[in-house]
Amino acid sequence: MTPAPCDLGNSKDSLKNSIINHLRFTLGAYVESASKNDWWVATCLAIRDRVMDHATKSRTLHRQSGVRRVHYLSLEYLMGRLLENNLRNSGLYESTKAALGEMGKDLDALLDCEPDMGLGNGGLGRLAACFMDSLSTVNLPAIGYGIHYEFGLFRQEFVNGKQVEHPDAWMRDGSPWKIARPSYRQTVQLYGRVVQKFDDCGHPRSEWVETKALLGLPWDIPIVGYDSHTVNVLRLWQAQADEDFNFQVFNEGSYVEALRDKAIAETVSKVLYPNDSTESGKELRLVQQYFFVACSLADIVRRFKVGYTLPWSEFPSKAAIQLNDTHPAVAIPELMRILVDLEGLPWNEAWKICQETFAYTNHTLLPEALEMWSVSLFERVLPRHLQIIYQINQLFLEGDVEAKWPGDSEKKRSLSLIEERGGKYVRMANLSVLGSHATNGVAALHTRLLCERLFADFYALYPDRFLNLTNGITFRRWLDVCNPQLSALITETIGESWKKNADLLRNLDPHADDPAFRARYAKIKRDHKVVLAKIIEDECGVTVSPDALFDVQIKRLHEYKRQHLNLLNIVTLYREILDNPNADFHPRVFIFGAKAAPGYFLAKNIIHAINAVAAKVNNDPRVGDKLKVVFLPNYRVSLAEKIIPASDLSEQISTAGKEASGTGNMKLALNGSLTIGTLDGANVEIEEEVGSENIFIFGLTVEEVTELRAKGYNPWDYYWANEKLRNTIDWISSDYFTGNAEEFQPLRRSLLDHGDPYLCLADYQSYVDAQAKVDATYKDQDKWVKMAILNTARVGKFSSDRTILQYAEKVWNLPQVPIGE
Ligand code: RUG
Repeated sequence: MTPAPCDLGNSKDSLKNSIINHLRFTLGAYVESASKNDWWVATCLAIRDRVMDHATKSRTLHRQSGVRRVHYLSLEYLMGRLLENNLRNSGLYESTKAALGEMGKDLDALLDCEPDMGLGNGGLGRLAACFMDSLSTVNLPAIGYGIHYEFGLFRQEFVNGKQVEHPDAWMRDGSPWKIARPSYRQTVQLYGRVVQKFDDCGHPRSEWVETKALLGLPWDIPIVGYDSHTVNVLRLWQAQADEDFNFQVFNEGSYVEALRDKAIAETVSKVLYPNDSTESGKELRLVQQYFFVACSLADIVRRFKVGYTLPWSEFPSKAAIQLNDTHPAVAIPELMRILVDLEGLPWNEAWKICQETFAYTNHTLLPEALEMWSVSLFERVLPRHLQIIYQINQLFLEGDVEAKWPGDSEKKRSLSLIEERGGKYVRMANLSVLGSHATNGVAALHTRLLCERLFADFYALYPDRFLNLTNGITFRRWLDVCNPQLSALITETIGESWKKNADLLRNLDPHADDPAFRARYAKIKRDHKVVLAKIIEDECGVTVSPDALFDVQIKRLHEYKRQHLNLLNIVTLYREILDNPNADFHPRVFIFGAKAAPGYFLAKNIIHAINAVAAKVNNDPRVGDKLKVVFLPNYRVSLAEKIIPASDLSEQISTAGKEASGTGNMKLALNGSLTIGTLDGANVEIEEEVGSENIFIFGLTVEEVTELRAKGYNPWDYYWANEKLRNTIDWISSDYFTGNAEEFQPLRRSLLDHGDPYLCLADYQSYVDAQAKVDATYKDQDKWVKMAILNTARVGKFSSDRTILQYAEKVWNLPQVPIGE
């Protein structure tokens, strides 16, 4: 019997019915008495119903047409909230709002019920989320793989100005977006040992025995593209015990003991490691990496086997696998294990398949962020994989390296997959480059430095394998969703096509000269500043004027990002205001948002210092409204969505050569926030696009940094030569701000005694001068607004649709497959 089709129409009335049905039949609630959360869940489910049909259609069409698919492997996805994004992308926002309105509910109020899905640390995880949006939007067959963390990035609170971390139980009440797929559960092996056996034909085979087993349960989250019927999925693996509990122990009465294994197994997907850029060498982290990689590869192989009867040599023509940083790099020996040990392929054939399948994105040049695993740990957790890595290494060093540099042991040392100095470590970055056909950097400067510095020898060996793919952001979330007012003004002015072709934003260029357009643009900015001022009042208890210049630094707290350089300028200004109360200085609000890794002592000291300075400045009657400093707690995607449209100035002030790309810089520029920044990461390309007259560039270049270090950098030289700087540092490290002169000695010592590793002092004067230029420019509001409009108009290059189409063309060789209604 064919069931009656359910009404999944997009009209207001259909949506209304769906929401009511979910309230009644899924949640068991009455319309009259349902809670706000019930309404939010019912609305999500009504939208999910409409989306799932397209997910099934997309999957079926991709399978039937036998096209290559890309599998994006990432340990992090910083998705934020999904409801508004899904509504706007699917064109259901207005009808849903109307449907709820008729039932006396305000959609915008319901949106706030959604907890952020914060399964990432920062830029890398948010990039993965933007890429998922673009993959669906441009109709590419794709699956994202990751971990179903029970706890996302910690929730941050300030107690006496210091960061305190709390668990982020984002899905304590479940999530209406995720769907369990128990029929695709996978089993993963760990630990154990390797034995040599012989198969029926007498060929030697390695067998991994006496292992511990772990189960991976997949949860699918549909990814809705903008104005496209492609709905790809994000598949996240949850770790489960092999058996629910040990029956024998249970029968003997030791109930708690019986459940021990289950609890241990579940820790594997319990929590996201709260690092960004610095790696921790914890066993659990290696187990997490292998767990999700093994589940994902088994899933990919399963699909290849059931979908086709093709020889293994065709595997790369069906599956591309992108490694988001080295975190999933253990996928390379895992695929080798599957092909050689389980499928019996000859080594060379398997290696060719591997290299054709994998591609690797590098996201950092920071040496401390390059993952290395101690050989002894690796051997204990993944003994067979270590053997495979050794074999890959031996063949490589005796083959290509020896051929290119005969007898050169220094080259072998630098290219080896094993670091031998100071203990033995597996170098995951070298493994990733070697096991892939393509390695990309994430901005032009970063890629140049990869080729010239980090991977210089690999580049000399395999120049064709390296390419640049400058990062991007999805303009839907970072303009359409977070700034619908500006989005509407743009659409009214140049039409709607910019949402799919961001280069068309250039058509706004001439409107920068139109005073009426400028006035409307400026009003939208001011309205957002009023909203943010209210949030600041609520969260920080500080009253700020929306007419002040909102100066924003939002990103992870890290020395290389130099929040402490920003602080040096703030304290300098504070002193100037006290010394010269009548100076013509436009009122400014410095706004920070940042989490520090819980074990990163100096980063936490910097947070404390900023909060301590804020407390003094904000309560000093001599300062009044001229200067305010606020540190908004618990920075996350949904807060970024409120801050970015309200920002006037975007702080992108990393030491040149340290920030691989940055993507906050793109989001802020798109929303008309002018950049004050160094020539680092994607700032370089932002300057090229917006024009040097529409950005405030300062500081040393990469080459100058190298030169200065080669000469021997001594921060004390700058300290003694610059009285303002000296006074500023001395003031911060006095007892003035907290009553305790010891409090910020770690910061002072880092800047002076420990050599100022990120060159804050070297860039200080140039930064202060650039800030003075910002002040002067802001006073000319016509000029400022014009510059802001030109930023919005000229950053089309930074759409993640462009980035993803470049990956599809240059790395994955992937067709676009539009899905019909
Ligand atoms: O620090 C980088 C950013 O510069 C970059 O924009 C982002 C996305 O490519 O990735 C960040 N990143 C690098 N996050 N983690 C790492 C090191 O693993």
